[in-house]
Parts: sequence; C-alpha cells; structure tokens
Amino acid sequence: MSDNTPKSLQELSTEDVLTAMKSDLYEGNVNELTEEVRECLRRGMTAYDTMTRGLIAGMGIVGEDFSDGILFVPEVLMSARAMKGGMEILRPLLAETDSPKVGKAVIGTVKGDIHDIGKNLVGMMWEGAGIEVINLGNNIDADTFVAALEEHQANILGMSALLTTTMPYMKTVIDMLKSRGLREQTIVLVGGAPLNATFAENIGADAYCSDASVVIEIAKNLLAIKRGEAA
Ligand code: B1M
Repeated sequence: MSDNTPKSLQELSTEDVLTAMKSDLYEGNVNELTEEVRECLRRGMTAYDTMTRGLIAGMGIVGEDFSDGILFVPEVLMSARAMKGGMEILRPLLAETDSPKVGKAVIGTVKGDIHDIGKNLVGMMWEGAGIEVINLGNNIDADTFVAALEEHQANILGMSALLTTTMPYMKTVIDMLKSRGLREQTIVLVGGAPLNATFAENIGADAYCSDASVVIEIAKNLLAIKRGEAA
C-alpha cells in the first residue's frame, strides 16, 4: 500500500523543493514560498541560484499564463507579492559584500510603468558587487531621475521598462541628461523584458542588460573604461 502522507520539505529532493517554490509563487502562497526559500539556503544553495532557479523561473511560468489569458492581474499581483516575500530573505545575502564601493547607481522603472521586481533584483545584485544603489522605485519621470543623479553624484543610471508603451520614455530621460550636460559623465544602462541591444543603441544608452546575471559585469567594465583602465 502506498503512503499518501504529504512529505515535509526536509524529505523532498532539492529539485522538488524548487518545484514547490514555483508552484507556491504561482498560487501566491507567500508563507510556504518563504519556507522553501529558507530550505534551499539551508541546503547550501546560493542566494543567486535560489533566486534564478526558483523565483525567476516561477515568475516565467506566471508570465506565460498571463500572456495566454489563464491568469489575470489580481492573481499576478498575488504572485508578485509572494516573489517579494522571497526576495526579502535573499536581499541581505545578495547585498552582502566586503568589496569597496566602486560606483554609485540611481535606478528606477520609467514613468507609466509599475513593474519593479526585475529592477529591484538588479539593485540587489549591484549592492552585492560594491555599487551603492539609490532605488527610486517605479513610475519615475525624467526630472526625478536627473535630480537624483545630481543630488547623489551618481555615475550610473539604471532604467527598467516592462511595457512596450513605456520603453520609449527611456530616450526622454537620456535626452534630458544631454540637455543638462550630464550625459558624458553618466553610464546609462537599460533593461526589461521587451528591450534589446538595438533598442538600447538607438536611444543612446551605453548598454542593454538582458538579465540580472550580466548587470555586474557590464557596470564594472564600463566603470573601468570611464576610469581609463582596460576593461
Ligand atoms: Co504586467 N505585463 N502588466 N504586471 N507583467 C507584463 C510585462 C507582460 C509581458 C505580460 C504579458 O502580457 N505577457 C505585459 C506587457 C506586454 C507589453 O507591453 N508588450 C504586461 C501587461 C500588459 C501589464 C498591464 C498593462 C496589465 C493590465 O493592467 N491589463 C499592467 C501594467 C501596469 C503598469 O505598469 N502601468 C500590468 C501589471 C502587472 C502587475 C502589477 C500585476 C505585476 C507587476 C508587479 C510588480 O512588479 N510589482 C505584473 C507582472 C508581475 C508581470 C509579469 C508576469 C512578470 C514581470 C516580472 O516581474 N518578471 C510580466 C510577464 C513577463 O515579463 N514575462 C508582465 C520577473 C523579473 C525578474 O523579470 O522584470 O524581466 P524582469 O527583469 C529581469 C530582466 O528583464 C532584467 O533583469 C531582471 C532580472 O533578471 N531587467 C533589467 C529588468 N529591469 C532591468 C533594469 C536594468 C537592467 C536589467 O537596468 C540596468
């Protein structure tokens, strides 16, 4: 006779814990999801792997079903809330660093756009790499981006857009940087699911960042070039 008693998390294989995490992200079960995140860390998985193999992979499934009309905004909001719960646990680990501060970045999601999960992950990755981050939040207009760069004397601007309707606003921000004489001294990096390298080039950004795995290297390479060092 088979034993149908549900297994505790500790009894599951790591792959099954990750599957449970994706499923709880999908269902918006924040308490279960945070336990699964903790269990992965307890097993020695890195914060980065837990984030990419669990949380980001889970959000990919949510995105597909949102596109296909299987999930709607209220359900996706529940998933986003669960994702944030998981990220809060990972945040201190991703941001943990002994490295000296190598740069200062202002980051935000552009005007008209409230998607902030990817942008927040990028901010955490940078913090962990010794880049000080001023996270402005979402729905940020050009004046606010420029004022923050000036106030904090930041040398990197990171902009995120998840909607095809909001991505053109990145050019508005870059044009304002130019008109204020700040473009040359600022490294402008852009990212978000609908963007690509051609778009980044066309609007005059320094680089397109496809995902959180590349943001540190791209920022550090461009900082080195600005300092006149070989990248
Ligand atoms: Co929205 N949404 N959404 N949504 N949502 C998308 C983006 C969409 C693709 C879903 C779909 O239909 N398939 C679609 C856009 C279609 C389009 O424009 N072509 C869409 C839509 C249509 C909408 C609404 C219009 C829906 C409506 O109201 N009818 C509405 C718009 C609201 C607004 O912004 N004005 C809306 C609302 C929402 C929620 C509020 C419910 C929620 C957001 C919650 C939140 O962020 N706090 C939400 C979500 C969660 C999504 C999906 C499902 C997931 C986005 C996400 O968090 N991904 C998304 C589907 C999808 O993307 N496949 C979708 C996980 C995250 C880790 O990935 O953000 O791509 P991502 O970030 C990556 C990279 O892109 C990169 O690194 C990150 C980490 O690897 N990156 C950067 C991102 N920003 C960067 C900045 C950088 C560098 C790299 O700077 C240097």
